[in-house]
Amino acid sequence: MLLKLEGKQTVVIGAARSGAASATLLLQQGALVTINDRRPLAELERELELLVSNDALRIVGGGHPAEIVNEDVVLVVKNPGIPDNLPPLLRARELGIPVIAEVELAYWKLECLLVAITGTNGKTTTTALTGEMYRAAGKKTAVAGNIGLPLSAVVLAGEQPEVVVAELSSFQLEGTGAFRPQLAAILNISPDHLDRHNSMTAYIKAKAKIFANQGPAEILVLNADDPEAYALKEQPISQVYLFSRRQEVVRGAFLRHGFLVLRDGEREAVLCHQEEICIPGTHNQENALAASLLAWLGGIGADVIADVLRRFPGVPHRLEYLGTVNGIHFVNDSKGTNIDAATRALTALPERKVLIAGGYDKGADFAVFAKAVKEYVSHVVVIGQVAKRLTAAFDEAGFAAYSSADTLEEAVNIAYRQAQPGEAVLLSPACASWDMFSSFEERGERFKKAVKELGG
Ligand code: UMA
Repeated sequence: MLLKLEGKQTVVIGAARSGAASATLLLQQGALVTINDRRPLAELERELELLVSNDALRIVGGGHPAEIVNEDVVLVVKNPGIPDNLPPLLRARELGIPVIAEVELAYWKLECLLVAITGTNGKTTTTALTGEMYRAAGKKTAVAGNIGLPLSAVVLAGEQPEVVVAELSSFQLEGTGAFRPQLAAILNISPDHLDRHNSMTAYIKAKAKIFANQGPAEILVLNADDPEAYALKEQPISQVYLFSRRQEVVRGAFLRHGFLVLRDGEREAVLCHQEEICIPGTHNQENALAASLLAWLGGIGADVIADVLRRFPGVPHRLEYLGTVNGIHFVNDSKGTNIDAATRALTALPERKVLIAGGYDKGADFAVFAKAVKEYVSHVVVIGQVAKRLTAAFDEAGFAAYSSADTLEEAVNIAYRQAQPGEAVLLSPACASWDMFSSFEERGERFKKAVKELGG
């Protein structure tokens, strides 16, 4: 959709990273912008200090009044953390005003190769790894989206890169309209964010928007080992490539006798042995297969891809090894914000673990997670709003080795006392951070600080 925005009224809801970038992009196009957030006006004015002097900007803080949307508004941009049912959004829908995501707004202005990656887990690592492959091949590359840098910020940065590798969440995808990446991937789908999407069907529908506008010249990469992702293979008009750790595929990426192989019909390239991949765990083999395929299909050579696989160290807050104190290893997996991610962390680390888990309650069912905990964990320290539901699931599974803590620092101290030399203290909360922290990054940084203090 190409809307002429000059002199037109627009509304941006959510004033954090994405909101500030959307508002700047709209102002750059000559639009009049009302930016709205539940936080108090004074705080917003401080945060948006680079924009406040602009006469075309109005800031409305302290809540979400429906009246900020009226008949004169031509576009509403909703940022990822904003739920769908706020009064101004309901009003916009009533009036037939388009409500889009920040990534859609950015997409309208993107002119380069767009590689878009979604999935419940592994998307940050895969996005960073794919971006590194394009970069290593000498392409001017930006890595953006859910990974932290809003897509709009890439557009605002001036001269566009040759390639954008974008991590996309379901929150971002559900607000897309024309969004059409040349290369897209769905890594896996398991229950997450059900408090926002209400059902798995709605969650999968949001993820599937990544390929909704693709045509026959474009490519969708799916995980053949993941039932929910694989089930989508008949839906796209685009060309489907698969990746699998378990079986060879005709078009895609797979393991053969432990070697990563890329294949496009007759064309084949062997990259390296799975043991050579720098990032640990079987889930990272999946991420490596997906990233390699997304790079190869974008024209990057197999030698460059293999070289990056051998040296890419991973991303912060994702199974990040922090160090050893008195024989106890500390691992920061603050990005383990759902059950599936946390379960993968439990199986990826070989040692027995004392786990720190809990946080914001997204309505997940913890029954299966409790069974995995019983198998791999010697003790759990529970934190956060979800504590009661989590411990009830442990009781149900017959796992009694848990204690609770009011703060993350207290949890680290308890976990350290409970762990034996040779064991790992793992922060992999299986929950979002929003009850106690502003983000999983802040939670991870606080964990690192607490661990550092233990080590003197
Ligand atoms: N707010 C309201 N009313 C509400 C709820 C929130 O006004 O009812 C306001 C808050 O006061 C705050 C703003 O909305 O000012 C927060 O908006 P936001 O959460 O969209 O914040 P951003 O900083 O723009 O971050 C977003 C993504 N956040 C979410 O999806 C929750 C970031 O993903 C992303 O990196 C960033 O855009 C740049 O693209 C983070 C995330 O947690 C990493 N993502 C989830 C995940 O990975 O599981 C989906």
